[in-house]
Amino acid sequence: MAQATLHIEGMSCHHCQMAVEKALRSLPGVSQAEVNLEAEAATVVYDPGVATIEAMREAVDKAGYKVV
Ligand SMILES: [Cu+2]
Repeated sequence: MAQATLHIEGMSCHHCQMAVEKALRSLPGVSQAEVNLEAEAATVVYDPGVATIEAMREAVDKAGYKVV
């Protein structure tokens, strides 16, 4: 398992936080995703053989936010 921290723009409330966590957790290979709203960051635990940072970036993008 690997851990990555993504910096995410556009989250303003608890609802945004939940949307981003849900998007990340729905990806194959992602076992944990925790968003810190104040830090505008998501900490993701994932299997690097299955999930990629690029897939996470796309999932966040689709949810309406942006990985910076
Ligand atoms: Cu919001």
